[in-house]
Amino acid sequence: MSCVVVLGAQWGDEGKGKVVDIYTKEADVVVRYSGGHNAGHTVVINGEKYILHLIPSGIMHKDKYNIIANGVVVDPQALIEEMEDLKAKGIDFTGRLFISKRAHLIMPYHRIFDKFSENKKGSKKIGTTGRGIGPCYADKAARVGIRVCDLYDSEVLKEKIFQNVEEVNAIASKVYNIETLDPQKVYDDYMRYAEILAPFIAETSYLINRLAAEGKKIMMEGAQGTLLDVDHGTFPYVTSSNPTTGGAFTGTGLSPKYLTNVVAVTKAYTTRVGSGPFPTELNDEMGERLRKVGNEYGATTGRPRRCGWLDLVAMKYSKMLNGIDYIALTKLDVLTGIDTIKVCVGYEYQGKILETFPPEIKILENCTPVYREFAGWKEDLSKVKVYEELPANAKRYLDFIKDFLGIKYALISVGTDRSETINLN
Ligand code: 2SA
Ligand code: GDP
Ligand code: MG
Repeated sequence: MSCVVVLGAQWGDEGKGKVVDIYTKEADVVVRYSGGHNAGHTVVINGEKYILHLIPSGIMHKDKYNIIANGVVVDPQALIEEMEDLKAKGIDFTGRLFISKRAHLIMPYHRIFDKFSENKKGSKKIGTTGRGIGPCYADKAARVGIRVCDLYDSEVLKEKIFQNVEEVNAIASKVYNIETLDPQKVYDDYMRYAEILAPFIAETSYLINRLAAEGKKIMMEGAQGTLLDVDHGTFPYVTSSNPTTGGAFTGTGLSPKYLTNVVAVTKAYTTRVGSGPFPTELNDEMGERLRKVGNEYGATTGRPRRCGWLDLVAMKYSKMLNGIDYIALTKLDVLTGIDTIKVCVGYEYQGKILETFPPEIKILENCTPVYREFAGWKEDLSKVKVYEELPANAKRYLDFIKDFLGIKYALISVGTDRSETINLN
């Protein structure tokens, strides 16, 4: 019995792509369970860089199954482009890439409403990726979404597209005065996508449970991060899905009884892209330094990421929510050369110390982090392969995090490449 969930413990971009690629060696099946092509998961193999958006990061291993499960929202055009890019790089996924019939489709009006709603919010905007993610999940919850299986019944597809497009056109033109769509063109485009994607469509809930029952090792790949979870994150500054462990089961249909371990990918500091509270954010030279050395720019949109110190209040919350067993700690190399490294162990708010992560945005925006300080190190980490060979100060920093959270490390990542990794388990 074996299902490992690999997810982001913070606000995303922790290095999930790199970690999932590494562990794919030990898995039979890699599954994306939430989010859409808002995600950008980077894998670097022998200097060659791949950025995955919808396709699981296990796809580079030629004999492994990769599943885009029901919890994912699929923009078929973006998926086809991603498939073409991979093919051009020599990756053959014939017979081993599966797309759930139950996944919801991102439609052109979702993108239009995403952008419109952001513009309307002005200074309160969420800072979405503009990919139509929120409106697509909203349609799913409102029970008017169009699913992958609808692509294969032309009558149903036509009816749903015409009904939805006519409704959104009425709102777009009469209420918002924004662009409208031609339903026939949308229908024709989606019929074309249907034909291209047909060989990959499957009832993935049955497939994944069958594979698990046969003893195959399943790895679930989270997208975004715990603090962007629509239920548990910094609402409303979140994405519209559940990147946490719970989402791995509703988002795939795999029975939770198969879960064996949760590995949380965690950056040695913190980043966030988009708006919303970020207690340990550094709006100073140190923040700039982390961005520059860590190359902290969105893997989908290219936006600069906000940077700050590691936040153990948030991490403790993340551990609790996800049932974290192991941490895959990434980007330790980015901290090399910093004289004093800080770690947040509490929030001070109105004279009190908070040790839990509050739901109120106002508290998160106005609290002051309580820091522990650690002396840094200057040694190059990129060639280190064994934990014991890390500089003493780096080990002190890592040991503090481990003891504070009561977790074990699965790996320590010291560079972008697959090979720049200290394996511990
Ligand atoms: P959305 O588009 O509705 O999901 O945006 C809502 C919030 O979720 C954040 N979000 C992300 N945060 C980190 N990384 C993401 N993927 C890309 C990356 C981001 C990029 O890998 O770098 O390229 O800009 C991601 N996707 C969504 C988003 O910033 C909003 O705060
Ligand atoms: P994901 O969304 O969690 O998969 O992360 P992203 O791919 O969006 O962002 C992580 C970035 O950090 C990518 O550019 C990775 O190549 C890079 N990265 C991953 N691990 C390390 C590491 O240990 N050190 C450095 N310097 N970069 C890393
Ligand atoms: Mg990313």
